Amino acid sequence: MPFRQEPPRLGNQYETDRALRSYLKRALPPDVLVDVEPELFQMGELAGGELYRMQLADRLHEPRLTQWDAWGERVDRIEVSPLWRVAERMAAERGLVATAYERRHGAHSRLHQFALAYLFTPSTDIYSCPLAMTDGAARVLALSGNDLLIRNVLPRLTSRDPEKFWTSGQWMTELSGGSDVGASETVARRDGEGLWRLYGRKWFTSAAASQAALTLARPEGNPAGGRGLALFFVETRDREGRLRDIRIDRLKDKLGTRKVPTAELTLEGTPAVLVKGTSDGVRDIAPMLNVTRLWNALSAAALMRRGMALARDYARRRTAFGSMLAEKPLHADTLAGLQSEADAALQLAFYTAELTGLEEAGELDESGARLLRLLTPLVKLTTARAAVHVASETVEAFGGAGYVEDTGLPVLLRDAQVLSIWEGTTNVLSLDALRTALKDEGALASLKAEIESCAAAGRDERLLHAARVARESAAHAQAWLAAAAREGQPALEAGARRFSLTLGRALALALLTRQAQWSLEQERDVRASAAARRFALNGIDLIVDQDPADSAALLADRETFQHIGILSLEFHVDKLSRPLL
Ligand code: MFK
Repeated sequence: MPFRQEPPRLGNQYETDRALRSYLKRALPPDVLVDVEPELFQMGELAGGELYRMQLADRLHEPRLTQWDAWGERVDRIEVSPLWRVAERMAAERGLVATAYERRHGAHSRLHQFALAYLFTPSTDIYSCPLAMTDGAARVLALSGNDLLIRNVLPRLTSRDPEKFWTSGQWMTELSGGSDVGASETVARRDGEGLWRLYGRKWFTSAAASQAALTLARPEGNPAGGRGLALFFVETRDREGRLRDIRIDRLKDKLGTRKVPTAELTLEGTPAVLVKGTSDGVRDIAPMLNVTRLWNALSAAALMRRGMALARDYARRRTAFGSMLAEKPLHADTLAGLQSEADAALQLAFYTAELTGLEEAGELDESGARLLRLLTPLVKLTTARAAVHVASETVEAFGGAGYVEDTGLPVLLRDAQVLSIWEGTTNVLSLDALRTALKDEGALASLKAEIESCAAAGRDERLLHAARVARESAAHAQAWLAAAAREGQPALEAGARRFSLTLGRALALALLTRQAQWSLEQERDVRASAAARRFALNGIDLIVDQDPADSAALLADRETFQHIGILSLEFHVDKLSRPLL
């Protein structure tokens, strides 16, 4: 028989997800779990079966922009791929946004929604992007007090009827400001009838085929900066399907997320509705950012899970040097390290979803709300960084096959890379977390208390080391903050990323420890405990005393180095002889 390699296979993605099922069993009341599980089994079956097959078949399709029709009329029509058309319909029918707003299970509704989305996301090529923004827009409108939008638009964003369902974009990024949104140049002006019209260029608008968008613009005469911006709602097309004074200049040619139609737009007097006040737009859109950042964390966990499901299955189908990969100690050790990262990301994303659900149901006290504010950037940045690492290793776990497009594997790495960029880069979110921790001591105190309480739940002897690492890492981060604050702003900013990642990973370890204790007691299962123990060895406390002079020396070119003359060569060489990273 000639050699034949079986491809990796996916089973029911809910049934086989030990970490998700164990989490939900612990976090949901039994009657809620019984009620939602049939939907999760169905979604798991689709994600590992029909949808996955469609996804593989859809590989070469990309969104298409048609700017002109045959007779010279500007049309700017975007067609998404067949997989995305199915995904939009399915997302509406299965309540991927609606579930959180129907609140069938009160504060648990976010967990219900996120479990569905976690299963759906990896088989739909980042259809989570429009869903995240739609969910974020729904949240902003629900909180806006704007009766017109609440009556006419919110029901569409949260509809289960595909004919009524609208998705929403989030048009924030401009050429002048990606992270620094306050530098936006789009202007809002009232026309003769008192209607707001927007003029400007939006440089990176994801899911540009959406029927609606929330966007920022500066009412004429307002001051510069974020406070001078206002938040607007835009309905993108009129009843005939024509864009409302919006020109689609081109679609972006991106490294990944290639199914997502990301466009450059010119707003040429686009009619818009003011959502709240005529200033403080950044503050007004913040609830949307927090929802999309949470979806980002969810997507990171979901992509890691997909990579692990494929790599683990393949390890039992691929033979090399006389035995299956799964039987090779080094391959097993590598996958185990990655699996613990995936378990940790799941804990962070679902825990934050739990708190968000409590907040939306009005059941979160003040300290919980402060915790959630700090947690959201930490969870987003920690899971996104881990997703890039895990995706890179997943591809490598297949050897050369992982580098070949028609296996459907390289897309995992390309798509993971966006997670640490959009919705705030790792550094921008680290600075957000730093500002929050400095401004609100209570937020950091609540986080530390939560880490300690979850770690304390790990009473089993096998979990004591993990619990200690979680506690000590959090304490180290807190001590670093106090010391760096005494040194001043440059020291604080330079260490913000290590501070944030340490807190994020310490929390993940504490949550894993709590889950592991529960799983040992209730399920007689040692796998969560193994995940916690392994994760504790992956690098939790990342705080180091980095000398800023080293960074300056390392980045200086020869001329600058001689010109600024702040460092002697001996000093430079001496410092560089120490390990830097
Ligand atoms: C797979 C799923 C993924 C989801 C799909 C994604 C699709 C991709 C779409 C995009 O990428 S859209 C672009 C996303 N862009 C960003 O996320 C921008 C990143 N930059 C930041 O987050 C900056 O920190 C920020 C723009 C917020 C800084 O702007 P400013 O003008 O310096 O604002 P400032 O002074 O920090 O905050 C203004 C107010 O908002 C303050 O409140 P007060 O007015 O009461 O003082 C802040 O406390 C508040 N605020 C800011 N961020 C907040 C927040 N409040 C609550 N939560 C937050 N996250």
